[in-house]
Amino acid sequence: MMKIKSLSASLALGLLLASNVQAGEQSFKVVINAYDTTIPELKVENVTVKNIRAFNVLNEPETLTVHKGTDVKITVENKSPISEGFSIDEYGIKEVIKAGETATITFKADKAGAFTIWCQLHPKNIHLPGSLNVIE
Ligand SMILES: [Cu+2]
Repeated sequence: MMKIKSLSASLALGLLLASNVQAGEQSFKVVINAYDTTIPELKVENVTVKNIRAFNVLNEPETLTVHKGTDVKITVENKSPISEGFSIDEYGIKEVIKAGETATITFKADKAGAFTIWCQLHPKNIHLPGSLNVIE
């Protein structure tokens, strides 16, 4: 009986802590990383293709999830060798972060939904979009 009581007490504490997280602030660290890949030579169906270069930029993590009503703070560090953008249209966020620099973005997540986090400076096949998920 004693064990069951202490288990339910810790469950109640866990729920209390979880509900505190929902109501308050949430901080994220996002790193923009660039992956520059060169394949010197590739033979496809008897055709030799040389110097295939893939340059991809990713926000890591790509997906940020918060509860509606949360005060959100996102620290974005740009480790890409070029300037990068960080935009969330529905929240009016449009930042440009120079190579090696860090920006801090704060806003209240007062609209529920899944919103695209994208780079307004580069095509979406190079700088892959992410998502801000605001859940009720
Ligand atoms: Cu970009």
